[in-house]
Amino acid sequence: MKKTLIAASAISMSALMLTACGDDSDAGSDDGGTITMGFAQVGAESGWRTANTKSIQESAEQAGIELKFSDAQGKQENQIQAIRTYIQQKVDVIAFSPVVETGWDAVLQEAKAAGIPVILTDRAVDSEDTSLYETFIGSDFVLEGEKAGQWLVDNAAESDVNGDGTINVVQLEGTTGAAPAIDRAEGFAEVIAADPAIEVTASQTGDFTRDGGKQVMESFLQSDDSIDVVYAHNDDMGLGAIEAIEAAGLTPGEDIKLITVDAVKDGMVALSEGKINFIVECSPLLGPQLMDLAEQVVAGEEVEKRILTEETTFTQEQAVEALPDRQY
Ligand code: GZL
Ligand code: ZN
Repeated sequence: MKKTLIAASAISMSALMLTACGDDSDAGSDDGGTITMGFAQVGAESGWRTANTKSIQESAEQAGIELKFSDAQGKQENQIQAIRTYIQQKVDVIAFSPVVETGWDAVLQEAKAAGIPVILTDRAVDSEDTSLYETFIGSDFVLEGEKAGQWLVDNAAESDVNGDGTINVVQLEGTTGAAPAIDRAEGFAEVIAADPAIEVTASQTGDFTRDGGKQVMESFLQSDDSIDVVYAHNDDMGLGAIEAIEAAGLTPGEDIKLITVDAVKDGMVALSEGKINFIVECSPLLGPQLMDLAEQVVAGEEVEKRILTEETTFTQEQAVEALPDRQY
């Protein structure tokens, strides 16, 4: 008699456990398990973005998450429209990289009202109401700017290429209003303030593109023949600047030093060839963590509000070492 009682109570216990934690058929999806994610991407403006898109698409595939993906060509109104479409399609979770920091509250309120959780990736929004998104996974862009500035402070002497006692820096800014552009400028300015000989004499947006960097650098070179350093908010603008510097008959990395951010393949090759002097890494490989977060969020689990990506910096020597194993 006793044995059967124990067995019976064990069965009822496990049944209780199952119903208590909810069988997984209602885990945030109505077709028995497959999660649908709507992802609104910024565009395809840089090598970083291409690698980021690849990471998201491959990771969704590996996680068995159905991905609806849109490319906004760098326009906020297209991203907002894509998010509205995902809300209408009743996806289980929405993720996006906000092209600029401002102007998201309305559409995020709509997602919240529809009961669809939102994950911010890569770039931040300036919304005061942090209930509008579950979490933000991305780099600390201010720290990236600080790392770039610190290299220049540590290498100030050999960066005054024309020996006039001033380290004359021109800055190629990312997309106007984008978190990485705002923060990378802020972090850099904070750190170089330690050395009054370092001066940012010109600063203009190249919109994170190679062409933008080339055009802005051409105009800088036309109006200033005492440039010592270029600080570009991403490799692609730095690579554009290299084209302009070479077209002006100067040697990039020697006649003019370059500091960039991202560490994508083309940037790392230029660094290993001595055309760039220092690169601060900004990892685009957010896909795997994003998919894990999506599963947790859809299952109603608590997640960290802010998740930082791991990243480092590279000198010319370190680039030669690292290149063979780079994934992007
Ligand atoms: C940074 C990302 C930036 C890259 C650029 O996380 O938002 O956008 O640094 C990209 O290359 O265009
Ligand atoms: Zn100088």
